[in-house]
Amino acid sequence: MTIATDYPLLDRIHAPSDLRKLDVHQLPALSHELRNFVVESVSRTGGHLGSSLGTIELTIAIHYAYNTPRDKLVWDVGHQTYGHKILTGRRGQMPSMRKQGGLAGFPNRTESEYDTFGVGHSSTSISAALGMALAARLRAVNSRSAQSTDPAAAGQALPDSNQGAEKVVAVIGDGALTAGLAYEALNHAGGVKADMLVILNDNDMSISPNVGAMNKYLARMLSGKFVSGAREGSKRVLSHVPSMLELARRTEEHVKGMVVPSSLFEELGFNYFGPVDGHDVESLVAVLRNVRELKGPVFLHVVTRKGQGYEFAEQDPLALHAIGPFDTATGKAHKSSKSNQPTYTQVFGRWLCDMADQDERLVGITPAMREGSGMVAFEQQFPDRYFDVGIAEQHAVTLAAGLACGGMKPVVAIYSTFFQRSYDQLIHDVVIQNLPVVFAIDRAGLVGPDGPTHAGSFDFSFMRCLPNIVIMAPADENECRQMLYTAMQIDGPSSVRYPRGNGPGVDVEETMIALPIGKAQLRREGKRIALLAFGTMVDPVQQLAEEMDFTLVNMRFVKPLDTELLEQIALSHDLIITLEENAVAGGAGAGILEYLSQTGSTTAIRMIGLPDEFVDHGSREELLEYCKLDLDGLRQQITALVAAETLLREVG
Ligand SMILES: Cc1ncc(C[n+]2csc(CCOP(=O)(O)OP(=O)(O)O)c2C)c(N)n1
Repeated sequence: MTIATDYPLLDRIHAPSDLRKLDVHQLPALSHELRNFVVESVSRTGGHLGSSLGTIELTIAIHYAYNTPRDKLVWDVGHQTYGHKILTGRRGQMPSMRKQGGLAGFPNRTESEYDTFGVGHSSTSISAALGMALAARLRAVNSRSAQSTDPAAAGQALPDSNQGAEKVVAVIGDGALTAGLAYEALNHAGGVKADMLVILNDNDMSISPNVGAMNKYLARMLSGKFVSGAREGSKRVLSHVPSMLELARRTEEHVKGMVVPSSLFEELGFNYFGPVDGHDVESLVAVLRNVRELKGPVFLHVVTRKGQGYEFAEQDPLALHAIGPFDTATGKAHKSSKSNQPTYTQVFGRWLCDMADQDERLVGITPAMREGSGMVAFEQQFPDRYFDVGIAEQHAVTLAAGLACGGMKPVVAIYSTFFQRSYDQLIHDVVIQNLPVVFAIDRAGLVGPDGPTHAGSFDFSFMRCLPNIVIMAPADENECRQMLYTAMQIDGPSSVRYPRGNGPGVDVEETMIALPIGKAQLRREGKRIALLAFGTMVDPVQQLAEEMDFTLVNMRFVKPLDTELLEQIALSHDLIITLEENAVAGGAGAGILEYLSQTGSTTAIRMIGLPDEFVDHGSREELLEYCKLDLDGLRQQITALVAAETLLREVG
C-alpha cells in the first residue's frame, strides 16, 4: 500500500482557526491527508496508530464545529490524539513523538493550550469535562454578580472570556466506558444538568475486543433493533433540533440504526443522539453544530472503525493499536534487535499456564490487558478460568477478593501504574481480610515512551506500608517464575513485581520451588560497603560489587525484610547502600532505613532509586540513564556515596 505524501490542505493549517477557514466540503480531502500524514509519521517514530486513525474525521469535525481552545476538548486516554496534535500546531514536532525531549504520546497541559487535560490512564474525560463545565458555569455567575455590584460596569458587555457560554466536549471510547469512573461522572453530570457534550467513540474495541454487557448493549443499539420502539421518542427529542431531524432523515439510509434515543443514557439525564457514522466528516460537523447549541448534558454516539483508512490497521487493529517504526507498504514493524530470551511478561504467561495445570483453583484476571500482560495462551487453554473485566482495575481486585472467599486462587495480572487505581480495593477488600490473592505486577519501574502517566514508580511505596502482604521483586527471569510459585503457596496476599521487557537472560527452570519467605540471597561478601539491591538493580551492581569488593545482597523480599541478615550486615559494614527501581520516597530502601534505625544501628545508610520527580518520556534505557540507574550512573552514584562517607569518617 502506498501512502501519498503531499498535503496541500494540511499545509495551510497551523491552528484550528485555519481549519475553520476551509469550506466544509473540503473536509473529506483534508481527512484523507491527515490520515496519510499520521500513517507516514507513526511509521517513522512508532506509537499509537489504530485509535488515531479511527478518530481523524471526529477530530477535524470537533475543531471545525467548536471554538477550540476556548471551547474545551477533553480526550480520554489520549492515545487517539495524533490528529489533534497535528491540527493544533504540533505537526512539525511529530518526528519527536514519544522521544526524550519530544512530543508526549498523550495530551499534556504543558505542551499546548489545546491539551486541556493531562491523560494516559483511561476513563477520566467525563469527570474532567464536567469539572470544566461546572467551573465555566460558576465563573459566569461570579462575573455577573461582580458586574451587578459594580456601578461603573453597569450596562457594559460581559468581558470577552464570558461572551457566550464556553462549551465542553469529552471524547471517550467504548473501552474506556467499561470503567466505573465514567459512570460516576455520567451520573453526576445528568444530576446537575451540566452543559456538556459526551461523545462516545464506539469502535467495538478496547486494545483487544471489548468485553461486557455494556458492549453488548451498544452493539444492540447499532443493530437497529432499538429503532422501531424508539422512533417516536427520537422525533420528540429531535423536534427541538430541526436541522438535526433533517440530517437524520437525509442519512437514514447509510447510518446503521439511525437517530435513536437510548433508554440508558436518557435515564441518566442525557439527551442521547446517534448512532452516527464517525467517518462521514460533513455529517459530523452538521450534527456537532446542532448539539453545540443545546443546553444540558448531551450524549452523542459515534461509530468508528479502529485503524480506518489504512488497510493493515483495519485488518489487524490489535497489532496496530501501538506499534514500533514500521514499513507503510506492508504494515509490518521493522525488525528490532530484540533478544531471544523471554521477556518477564512471557515468563509470567508461561508460569500462569503451568501453574493452572497443577492447581485447578487458579483463576487469571486482567483489566483489559490480555496481550500486554501475556495472557493470550492462558485464555486459550483455560477459557473458563480467564476473566477480562474491562478497564476496571478496582473491580478486578475486589472480584479477586470474592473469588478467594469462594476458595479460588486468583492471580491478578496488572501493570504497576494501573494498580494505583485499585488501592482501596487492595487495602479494604484483600489485605485487611488477608485473602490469598496473587498480584503479578508488570511494567514496574520506568516504562519509557509512554512517559510519567505509565511509569510504575510507586508500587513498593504504596504496598510496603500495608500489613499482611508479602512483596517480592525478582532479580532475573528464573527468580520471577519461582517467586510467582512461592506467591501461590502463601495463604494471604502477595505480589511479584517485574519490569517491562527483558531481564538479564537467565535460563528459566521448569521445576518450581518455593523460596523461604523473607529470606534474602547473599550474592557475595565483601568489605566495608554493602549493596542491598531489589529486583532489577541486582544484576547491574553485581559487576560493580565484584570490581570494588563490596558485599552484595539480592534482597528478594521488600516485605517481610530479612531482618536477621540486615542486622548482621549493619554490624559488619560501615556503609549500606540500598538500590531499587522505585521512588526512593517510601520505597524498599526506606523500609531498611526504618527497620535498622529502630534497632539502634548507627551504620550509615544511603538510598538509590527513582528521584522525587515525574520523569518524562524517552526510551527505557534513556530514562534509566537520566535517573543514573544504568551501569555508569550507578557506578557514579555509588562511588560518590562511598567517597562522601569515607571523607565524613576521616573528618569525624
Ligand atoms: C486505567 C487504564 N487501564 C488500562 C489502560 C490501557 N489502555 C490504553 S488504551 C486501552 C483501550 C481503550 O479502548 P477505547 O477507550 O475503546 O479506545 P480505542 O483504543 O478503541 O480508541 C487500554 C485498555 C489505560 N490507559 N488506563
